[in-house]
Amino acid sequence: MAEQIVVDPITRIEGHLRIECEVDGGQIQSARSIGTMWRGLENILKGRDPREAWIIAQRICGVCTTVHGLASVRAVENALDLEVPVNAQYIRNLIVGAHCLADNMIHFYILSALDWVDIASAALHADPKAAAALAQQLSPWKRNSAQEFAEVQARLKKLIDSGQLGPFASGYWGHPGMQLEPNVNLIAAAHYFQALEYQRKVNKIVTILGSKTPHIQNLAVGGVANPINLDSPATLTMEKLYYIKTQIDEVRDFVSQVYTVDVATIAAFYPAWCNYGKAEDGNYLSVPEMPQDSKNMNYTLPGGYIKGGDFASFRKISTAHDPYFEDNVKESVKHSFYAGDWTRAPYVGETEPAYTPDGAQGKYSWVKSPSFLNEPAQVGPLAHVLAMYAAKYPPALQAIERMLGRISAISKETQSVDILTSTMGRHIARSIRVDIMKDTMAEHWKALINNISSGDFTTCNTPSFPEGELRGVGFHEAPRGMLSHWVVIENGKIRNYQCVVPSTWLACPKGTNDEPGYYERCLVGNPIADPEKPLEVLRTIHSFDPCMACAVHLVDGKQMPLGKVRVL
Ligand code: NFE
Ligand code: MG
Repeated sequence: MAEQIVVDPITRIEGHLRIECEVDGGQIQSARSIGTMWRGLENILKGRDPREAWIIAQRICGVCTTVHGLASVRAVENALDLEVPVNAQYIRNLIVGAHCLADNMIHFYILSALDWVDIASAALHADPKAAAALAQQLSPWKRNSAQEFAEVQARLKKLIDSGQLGPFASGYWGHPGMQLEPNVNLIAAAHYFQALEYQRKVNKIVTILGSKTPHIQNLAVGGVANPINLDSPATLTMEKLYYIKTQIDEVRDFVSQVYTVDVATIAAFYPAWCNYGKAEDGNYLSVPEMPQDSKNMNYTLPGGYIKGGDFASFRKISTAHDPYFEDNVKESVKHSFYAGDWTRAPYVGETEPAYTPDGAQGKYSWVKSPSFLNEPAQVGPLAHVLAMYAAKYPPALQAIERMLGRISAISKETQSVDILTSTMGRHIARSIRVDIMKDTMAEHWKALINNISSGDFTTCNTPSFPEGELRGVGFHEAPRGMLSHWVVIENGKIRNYQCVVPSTWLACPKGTNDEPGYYERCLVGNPIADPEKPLEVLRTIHSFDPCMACAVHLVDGKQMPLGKVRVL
């Protein structure tokens, strides 16, 4: 008989997502993804000066802290056709890269690794010496020592003995779905703690350039507010830029010798998860990122659309002005708690809350349902890596081959690109994207130094707003995928503002034609070993890296009624 499983809330941070699954015969038959929180940031922006939109929009989220600021200034610049000085593009790109590395490393180690890594096994059954021998076979990483592993094991034992597990409380320790050897669990646990150090290093780059993190202060419509004066210590100097380079180099080593190796090792131990969680014949949407010129015509990393999982269908989104993107994004509220039943382009979208009890009028979530060319699409690092693959972007082809080679060597089975579309594949793709991004950052750092050395110190062009109506879209390939902000400006003030966000694309309820969203779709067919401990649901949902603060962009003062609550 079919049984219902409810996981609510399902994320380790950035909560307010509820997943309901129908399980029969040990498998998920259908699923509903429900955003249980309402935000109204888009409404707060109406009537304001477009130059201040970014500083408010950036508060949508405390996790992807830079992305809404960036998408916002890009939207206003797009509306004005305003050029952005090359120095500003590179400074922004360094922030984009640093934020991507920090956010994705935190996602893998802190927000999702505990779905795969059994901390209790690492504490109780691992042998630090044997773990070090194994880790040294896999990677030259300088900190794979028996001493560091023994210290981590002692730290974990102390936590377990105290009965206060802190971040490790509520894990499904000893679950039959945990398949790593104790020594691999210990290696991963040690890297969990190290990842905290390395995300801090890379976040220093965000802080030096952006003045603070979370929520940078250096953006401006038209560029950045970082004066460059090589003689003044109060501005961006060569000393600061060279310090940034040292941080990039340290984190590059962590990515190539630790993060990618851990993802490959875990993937090799969970072959079945390289198959679960796929959306067969799904669509993938990403945008180009890391612009290299002032007009946003050339990007280092390609992006675009793949229809029905067919690489031959790939079509690039070439520039920030490409109508193929601007004309084909829509949002539907047919199944979302907003007034009406419409599917509209974001320029004419609305955010008017209208809660109805679950099921009445078919509405069941605060998340809207976006579409591209009238169909839902999967966004995220996976979509971006597949686009770079379809575009035959050489660094991506090399990074994919490197990663698949690593997994093949550990699993002793040849692996192909097909595994990327799975639950584990989303982690693999994220690490591939980080691998590419770390090198792109180093290149853009060099390009910035060269441009400054040529005597160009410009970092901002001043915007001016004509009378009448202007429309603009700003897109950004954020850590969780393709983000777009849409602004309508009238006589210098914001008339409409819509954010169409990565987690909205993924966590959405059914769309205009009642087709399921990607969380709903990718859960179907997943096994459930123990309905009381639905680890498998967590694995697939966490692989997308949900952020509900972003997805529905002020918390409702009234508490929504919740069903069975399981916190992890
Ligand atoms: Ni709040 Fe976000 C990212 C955006 S949502 S985490 O990345 O945009 O998916
Ligand atoms: Mg929105």
